[in-house]
Amino acid sequence: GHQYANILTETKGRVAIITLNRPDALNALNSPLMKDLNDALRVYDADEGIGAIVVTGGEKAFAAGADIKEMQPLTFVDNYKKNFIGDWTGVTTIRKPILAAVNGFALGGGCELAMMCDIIYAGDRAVFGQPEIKLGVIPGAGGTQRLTKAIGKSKTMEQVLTGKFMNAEEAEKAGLVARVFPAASLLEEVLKVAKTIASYSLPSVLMAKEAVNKSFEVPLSEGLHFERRLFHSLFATEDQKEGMDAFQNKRKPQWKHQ
Ligand code: CO8
Repeated sequence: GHQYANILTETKGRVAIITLNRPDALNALNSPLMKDLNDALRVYDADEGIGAIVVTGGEKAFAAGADIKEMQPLTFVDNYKKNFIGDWTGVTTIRKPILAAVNGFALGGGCELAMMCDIIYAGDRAVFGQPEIKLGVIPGAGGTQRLTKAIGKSKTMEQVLTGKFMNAEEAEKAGLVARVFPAASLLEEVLKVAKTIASYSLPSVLMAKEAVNKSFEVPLSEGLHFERRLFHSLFATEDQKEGMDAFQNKRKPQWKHQ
């Protein structure tokens, strides 16, 4: 496959694995890394052989935030003119499910990147936080918005205003993380989930993701309307007939569209 400078890519069956790979800087996120990540995600999103994508980091860090050394000299005008971070959010435009497997630190932009994914799984020694306040700034890639939606106002205010870290257990209890696994088996467990998702009919998987994400954007009545329309439309697929026929005949469905 394609070689990237800041990430590693690999596929296992219908699952793609992207590993953030700047270990010397604890996978600190910079523009070249985010470009590699977004490029690889777009390639897999378009790849008919892929049904789900796992994004992971290293043992010590998923990502310790945006690169502070690079950010320190930036000015308001630089940031504004170049729309700094504006082009880092390509993750949220990917249609296939993205599972974050977080071992170690997911801080600042690292936590924000994990929250741009669809499901977060954590190793038991993972650490989450939005410590930007300690650097004289605030979260810049969704931390104040997505964390509030994930864990509520009070817990988010505490994280964002004090910069304190949250361990994996707390993150799971708060609802930021779907499940916690022993660090050594995290990737294997997440791959199992990704394999399951990738085994289903792709149109229903894409619509399920789209419908859940809609709930973050529109009032309940609009979200329910959108869900109903998608639900109805799936009855136009061969895979709805196949899935329901297979259930009745107690056999495994043979999906036409993956
Ligand atoms: N940027 C650049 N380099 C970093 C970063 C970072 N965010 N984090 C760690 N490093 C580097 C260190 O400078 C060090 O390099 P060197 O050996 O050259 O000095 C190396 O990684 C190892 O780090 P430490 O020696 O500090 O390791 P420790 O185990 O002592 O500590 C910590 C680990 C606690 C993770 C510590 O490194 C730390 O606090 N890091 C900074 C965490 C942080 O403040 N993150 C928020 C950054 S601001 C931000 O993310 C804004 C969001 C913008 C949007 C992003 C969009 C996706």
